[in-house]
Amino acid sequence: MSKPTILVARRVFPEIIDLLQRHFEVEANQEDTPWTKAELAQRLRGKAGAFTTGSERIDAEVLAQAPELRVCANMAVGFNNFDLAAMTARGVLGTNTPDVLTETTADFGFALLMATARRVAESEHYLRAGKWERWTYDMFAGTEVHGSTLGILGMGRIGQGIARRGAHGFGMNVIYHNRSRLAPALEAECKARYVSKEELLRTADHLLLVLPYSAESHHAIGAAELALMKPTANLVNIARGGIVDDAALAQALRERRIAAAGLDVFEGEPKVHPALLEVPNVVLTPHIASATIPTRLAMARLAADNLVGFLVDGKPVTPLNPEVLGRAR
Ligand code: 8YV
Repeated sequence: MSKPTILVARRVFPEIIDLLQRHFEVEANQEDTPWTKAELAQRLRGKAGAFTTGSERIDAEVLAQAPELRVCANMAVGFNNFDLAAMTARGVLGTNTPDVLTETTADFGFALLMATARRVAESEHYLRAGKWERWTYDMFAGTEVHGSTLGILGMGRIGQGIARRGAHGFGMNVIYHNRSRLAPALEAECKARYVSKEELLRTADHLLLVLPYSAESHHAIGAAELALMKPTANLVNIARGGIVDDAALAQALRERRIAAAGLDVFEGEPKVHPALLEVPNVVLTPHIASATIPTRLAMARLAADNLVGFLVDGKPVTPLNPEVLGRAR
């Protein structure tokens, strides 16, 4: 029997390509430049599966050009690049990579929190620019981390990892807001207290955004929400760019209406809102929260296992729309 053909949309680990080639005919992007939406759609023609990485838009327009497509496996836990309703309507399975990146991403949330609170990037730039001539008592004075109030918006697996680090490692008072409350045992383990979004915004010393992006969470943090935050508060976003209104945030930072921000994700990335590049009190990183080799390898392996699991054995590991399984095509 001939092997199904799949498309790998971005450059990935050679061992993952080897693994995929054992089961499939593979057409892979070998370059670091992503394909345009039109090129992706054209290359998807005749493919049974796609290995995507979280930024390739798979919607009705693309699906209409790829009638053979049966599965898109995202190498990412977030799947806002998928129009899941359109995929389900066409009987196309979507899969993501939960769990394998939770701890690494929570580590990075803390790295950005610490760098933001203690002004690591700003002071390093100052030193590198040759401006360090003397000690002063208030030079790069930051915000206390230990014992402060850690607010978490979005309390999924990554949010819980951040809560545990804050409560158990730094003695922080952890509060959170989420669509649904955690079970009491999980709340106790994370030492986290459920509050309203307004209380979260008003009381957090460090506000971590860890919620999925959707039409509902678009600009969940805009001018009105920033206005509720303490002038001494820090904001950290490791979720998705569209959750924060970047123009409103840049203005709040410029006017010191909040102390600082740490951002790993941006609306329209890899472009960054120019106003954010102008303000000193923001730490900017290029969407690297899950970027360690062991974690990225585990993510790639899980995405590949989903393709093999579904196309070869009919059993994907982490399906997003399992309702399409068993539907004849
Ligand atoms: C990915 C992410 O690196 O998993 C996610 O949702 O945001 C990151 O871990 C990114 O999507 C590219 O793969």
